Amino acid sequence: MDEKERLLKAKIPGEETGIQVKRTICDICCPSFHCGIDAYVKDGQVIKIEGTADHPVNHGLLCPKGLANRQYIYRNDRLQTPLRRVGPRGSGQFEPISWEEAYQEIAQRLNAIKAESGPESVLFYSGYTKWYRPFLHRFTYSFGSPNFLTESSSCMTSTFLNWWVTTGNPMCSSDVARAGVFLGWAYNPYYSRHLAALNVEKRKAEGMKVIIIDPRITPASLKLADIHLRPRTGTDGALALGLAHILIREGRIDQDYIDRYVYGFEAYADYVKQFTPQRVEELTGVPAEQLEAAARMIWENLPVAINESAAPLAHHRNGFQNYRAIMSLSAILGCFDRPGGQIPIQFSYNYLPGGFPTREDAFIMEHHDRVKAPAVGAERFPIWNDFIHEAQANDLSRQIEEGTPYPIRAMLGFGMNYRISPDDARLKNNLLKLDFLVNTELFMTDTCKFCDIVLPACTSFERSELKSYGGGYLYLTKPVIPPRFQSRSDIQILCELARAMDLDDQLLRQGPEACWAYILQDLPLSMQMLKEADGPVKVPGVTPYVPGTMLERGLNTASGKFELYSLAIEKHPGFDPLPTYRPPYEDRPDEDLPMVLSSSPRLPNVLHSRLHKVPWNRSLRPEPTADLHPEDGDRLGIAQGDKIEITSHRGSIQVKANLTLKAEPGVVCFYHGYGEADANELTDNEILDPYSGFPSYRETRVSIRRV
Ligand SMILES: Nc1nc2c(c(=O)[nH]1)N[C@H]1C(S)=C(S)[C@@H](COP(=O)(O)OP(=O)(O)OC[C@H]3O[C@@H](n4cnc5c(=O)[nH]c(N)nc54)[C@H](O)[C@@H]3O)O[C@H]1N2
Ligand SMILES: Nc1nc2c(c(=O)[nH]1)N[C@H]1C(S)=C(S)[C@@H](COP(=O)(O)OP(=O)(O)OC[C@H]3O[C@@H](n4cnc5c(=O)[nH]c(N)nc54)[C@H](O)[C@@H]3O)O[C@H]1N2
Ligand SMILES: [Mo]
Repeated sequence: MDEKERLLKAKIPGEETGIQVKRTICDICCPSFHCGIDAYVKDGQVIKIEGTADHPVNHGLLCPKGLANRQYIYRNDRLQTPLRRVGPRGSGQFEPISWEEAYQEIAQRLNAIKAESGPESVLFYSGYTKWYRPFLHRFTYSFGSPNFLTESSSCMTSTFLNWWVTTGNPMCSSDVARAGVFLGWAYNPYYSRHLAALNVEKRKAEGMKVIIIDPRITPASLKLADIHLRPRTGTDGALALGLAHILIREGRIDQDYIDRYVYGFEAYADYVKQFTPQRVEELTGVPAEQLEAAARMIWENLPVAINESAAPLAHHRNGFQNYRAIMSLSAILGCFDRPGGQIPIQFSYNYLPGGFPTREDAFIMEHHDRVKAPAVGAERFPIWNDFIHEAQANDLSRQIEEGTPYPIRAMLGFGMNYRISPDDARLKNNLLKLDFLVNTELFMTDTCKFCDIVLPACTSFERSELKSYGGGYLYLTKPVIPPRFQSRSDIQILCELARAMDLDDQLLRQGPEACWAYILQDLPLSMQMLKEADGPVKVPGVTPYVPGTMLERGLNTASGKFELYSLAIEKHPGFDPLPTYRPPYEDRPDEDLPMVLSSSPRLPNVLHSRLHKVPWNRSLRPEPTADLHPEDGDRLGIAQGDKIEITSHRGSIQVKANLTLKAEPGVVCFYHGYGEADANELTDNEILDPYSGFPSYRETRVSIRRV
């Protein structure tokens, strides 16, 4: 082997090999991370990737999903051109068309539907990917529709709603660096957010106490927990109220803080009287003495930093109130907006708290006055509608079926994946009733197969994208390879479509750069500086938030305080202003469906539907597999590796059984996102949390049998 061959084989960058290292980000999981990636590029192809060593978020680390980016972007089923349906809906038959043809057809159809039925009859939908959302959101309002819908109708937005209602602000972070005790509620970052575990590990080594609350045994409970409480799935509200009961009984609350900053304490304290440790044991299965021990560990080690995970807590019909019950602990212990507690944060851009304001909201809302109709879900979920400028997507099926308050006729989708919705068959049937469906995607997904027009989008490696990061960073990424085939960036598509549609929106029509410049105009840094930088740039003058600032200024709630008793909820008859507890799955027949399906705790190797077709990731868990406790296995005659059928009142799926002592008895855990075994054929679109509209993915009544 000659020297050049040797260098090429080792993928050494340099003139001799023609290999360049270019920087980009991984866009597979949540925007809080979007880890820096060094892409080794030769002849316009990514031949290797590594984590960027000096990226402020990942410092060189990548997870199994990030490491698979090369296989992900080079999946052989990437969409290549815009497509137009030729066969019947759902037949998957398409013909390639040009971008111009696609834009013309979309423009003509959407504008015609708007003229006939009003702009509200058109939906604008975003899947999990968030980077283009401010553009799509603005587009929706410029068009005059209230119906910006996202997958977040089942995800983080429940967290935002809880914090908005209770504190008048969208979110908190847990101040692990200064905490004495960490309460990791439904917390297993090793599978869902591996970087988030690092500071807890570090602080634990320095003596911080850790309490994990999770029905299952997980890497987090094994590695981090001083105390692991295992409530039955969906009973967290009772557990939190039980902790409050003990803290109040023992006089371990911060009365001075409560007097100054908390609203509704009397009513709350009165309510929690009934949550004695014995009653909580009955409701949750957590032994009374363990609850007492946890309460003691908290008060002996204050301040407490609570971390509530959004999905597993919210994915219950009682999720919103359970979450509020947990948050309340921060208030009565005087740890909200205090060092070592939960610190309120505000978003800079695209759900990321950079520590500096931008004009993102103004950008999104500029033409909101054109919206005349209520959004989907507004009537059924009034609390959501008061706080969240998004339709509640879980009411879409109902609205299409009933046509009230108005009919829905078309959808312009970006990464729309109907199969992540509860009772997805119902949603699919309803989408098929619409007159015109467009989806913008990387791959030919099950949703694309029944659309009228499909547009090919490109990945984060092929586009330029604006990101903010905590610690005062902004990053304008650059493409490291040209867009594959004829794919385009989502925001380029939106701006071009704005032109083709003659949308009355000068800014969008000018293109992405003008929009970014608008959003960043108040910052002491220019687009040029961002363009020239080869990584995240520190925004000058950003200083860390000083805990207590928001408390002293007065919270943005009706009382100006942290509301244990919510005045925002009180306005709506039939809803409880206190974080009252309702048991999960209370009104379902037990006999035929004796087990509970919890779908799904995350798996470390996949993200929703995205990586199942990527060989490396697939190889780590090749078959759709459900976790089951050995006690249940014995009872039902199921052995390790058996094929089982899980049946709900909606349908059945067949998967492989994994018997594990880590599981919760009586509960089968199965991950959503597999094409061949779809958890959401079993879940329900009617059993929604009345406060948030969230689906009860984690409490579907099922039966199980060996096949
Ligand atoms: N049973 C059950 N169901 C669930 C959940 C659960 O726990 N249990 N979790 C819920 C939660 S929390 C969430 S967040 C949702 C997630 O639900 P989805 O948002 O539907 O998740 P994905 O499978 O990631 O689908 C997004 C689609 O976007 C495409 N995509 C990726 N990048 C881009 C891009 O840059 N541009 C465009 N245009 N498309 C792109 C992907 O190919 C993919 O098909 O699932 C929900 N569904
Ligand atoms: N690898 C990977 N990472 C992901 C995702 C992914 O699909 N794959 N999805 C991303 C998205 S969109 C989201 S929303 C997040 C979600 O991420 P997380 O919020 O971490 O959610 P889960 O992993 O579903 O659940 C975390 C833990 O909660 C426990 N749990 C389940 N039900 C309950 C309950 O009722 N009470 C309590 N106390 N605990 C419960 C589970 O056993 C699990 O160990 O993950 C993100 N990160
Ligand atoms: Mo999510």
